[in-house]
Amino acid sequence: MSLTEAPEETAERKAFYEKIDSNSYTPLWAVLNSIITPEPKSDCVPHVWRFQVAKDYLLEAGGLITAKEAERRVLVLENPGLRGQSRITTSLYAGLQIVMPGEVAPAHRHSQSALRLVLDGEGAHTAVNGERTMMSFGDFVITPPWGWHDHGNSSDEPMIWLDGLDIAVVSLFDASFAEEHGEDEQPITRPLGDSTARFAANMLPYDYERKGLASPIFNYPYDRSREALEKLKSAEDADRCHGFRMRYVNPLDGGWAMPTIAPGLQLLPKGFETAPYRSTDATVFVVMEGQGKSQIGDEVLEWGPKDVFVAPSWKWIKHMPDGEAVFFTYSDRVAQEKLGLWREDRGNQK
Ligand code: GTQ
Repeated sequence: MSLTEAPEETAERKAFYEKIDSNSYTPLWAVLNSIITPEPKSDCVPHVWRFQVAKDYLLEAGGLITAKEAERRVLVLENPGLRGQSRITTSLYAGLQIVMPGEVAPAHRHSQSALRLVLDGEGAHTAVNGERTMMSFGDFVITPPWGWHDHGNSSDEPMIWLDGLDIAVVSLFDASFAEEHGEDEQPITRPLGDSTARFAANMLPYDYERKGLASPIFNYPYDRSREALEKLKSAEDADRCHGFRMRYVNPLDGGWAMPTIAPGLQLLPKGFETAPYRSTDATVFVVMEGQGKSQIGDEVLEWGPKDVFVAPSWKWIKHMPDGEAVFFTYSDRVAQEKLGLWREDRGNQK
């Protein structure tokens, strides 16, 4: 008997297990080693989704169903170890959404938080709680829980972005609510750039009272975040595990920008190989710039611009970019930190 091995299943014991099974009992000692493991054990596996393949499928889906009929025309990136569960990691969701010129994805709201990371096209918009934002490459846009949101594309090219949601987190707690707005597009009551002016100028409205847990900043534009990393690169040495990596924060408290999803931006200089790193937050990497390889556990994944790859919890990660590379990253680290669960391992070098 131990934490790692279940006791022998004798005929007598088996008969007992079967007898109690019909009344909804089960013996802990037969399952203990699979429910309380000495270290993280996951069905989530390392995997890469190539953008070119995804874009062809998305354009094909564009001819098959409208955004309105689909509600959201999205291809879910399903982890090969978690098929049928709409998960890219055990706790998080990723999908690639396409909005064709002239289309609207109708207004709705739900308990789940979403992030948008713009990958392809220019000039579509999303609206949240009465405000629109225009979307450009690399912009990180937040849809807070229970906020009305609809998407539209008045440009003349298809727009594709990545959706990251905390669907499995909400499912774990059976706390999902959702409703239709009724109108395709919600009424717009505030000017473009309103939340940027109020919350993203290192100021806050003088008597601002916080509503909800998500950052009130709607859109974190890529140019500004990218420029911050560039400055960091010229000012200090790269972290041996992360290169130059920054987190997107909520200006109200300096914490992560979202209550359940921890977003970041990571720059790996030309020729820089990261030192092996692991943490309990399985992480989604979206390649914004560059190409190269990453070793995750025993697997080596090759990636290029706009590809998405995933590293499971507690697998060693080592990035090997060919030239300079930039990743947008997201994970459930913020949720694990709040629950006192998050751990990292930077290897044995200091
Ligand atoms: O755009 O509101 O990928 O509700 C999945 C669920 C996107 C959205 C997704 C959603 C949305």
